[in-house]
Amino acid sequence: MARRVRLWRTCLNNRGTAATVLDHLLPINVSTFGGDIDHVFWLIFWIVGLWFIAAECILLYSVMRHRRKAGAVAAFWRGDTPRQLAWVLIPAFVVLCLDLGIDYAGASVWERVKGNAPASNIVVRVTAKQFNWIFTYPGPDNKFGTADDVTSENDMHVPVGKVVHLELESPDVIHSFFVPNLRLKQDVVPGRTIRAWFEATKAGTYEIACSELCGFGHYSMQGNVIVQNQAAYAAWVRETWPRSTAASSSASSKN
Ligand SMILES: [Cu+2]
Repeated sequence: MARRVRLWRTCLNNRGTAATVLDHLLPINVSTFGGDIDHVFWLIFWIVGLWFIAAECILLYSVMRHRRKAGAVAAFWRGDTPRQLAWVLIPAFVVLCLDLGIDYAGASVWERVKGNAPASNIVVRVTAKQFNWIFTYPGPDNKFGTADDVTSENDMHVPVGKVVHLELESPDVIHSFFVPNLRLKQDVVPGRTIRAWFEATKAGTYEIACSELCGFGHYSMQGNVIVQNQAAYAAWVRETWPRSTAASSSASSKN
C-alpha cells in the first residue's frame, strides 16, 4: 500500500509524468509532425473521455435515485417547459463548443500535414494493389516512367531527416497507406494520384499496414518503411539503383 502511495506521489510530483505514461500507449513517434497529431489525439481523448464519464455518472445517479418504487409510475416528459428543454439544449450547446474547440486546435495541424508540403527532391510512387505495396523510385534521371526507374516490393527505403514526398496510386480498389510510427494514414483511391509527405526523425524499421478492408488478402498487405542514416541510404542507392544514365541519354538525344 505504502509503495502504491509512493508511486502515485512520484507521479504527481514529476511534472509531465502522467503525459509520459500516456505517451507509451501510442507507438513511438518518429515523424516531424507526429507530435502535432498526438496533441490533437490527446485533446479529443480527454474531451470525449471526461464527457463520457460525466454522462455515465449522471445516468447512474438517475437510475439509482429514481429506481422503481412500489406504486410509482414513470413520468412522461415532452420537453415543453424551458427547464425540461434545458436538459437537451445545454448539453448540445456544450458539445458544439467543444467541437469547435477541437476544430480550432486541429486546423493548424491539418494545414501543416495536408497543406503545402515542404520542398524535397525525394519522391516515391506508392502503388497499393491487392495485396502488396510497390514502391517506385524515379532512378538517377529523377523522372518516372523511364528505363532507370527502381521498384521495390513491400520495403520502402528512405533517409532519416529528409522530407519524402509520396505519390499514392491504386490500380484496383481503395487501400489505405498507414504507418503508425510516422502518424501517417492516407487513403489510396483508384484513378487518382494522392500526394502525402513525411520526414522521419529516427532510423529504424517501421511497419506499414493497409487500413482499408480491400479483399481476402487484406491482412497480408504489410510492408516496412526502412529509415536509414545518410551513409546507409547512400549505400542502398549505390547497390540497388542503376548507374546514372544522364550521360548516355543526353548522348542519345543528340543523335
Ligand atoms: Cu489494401
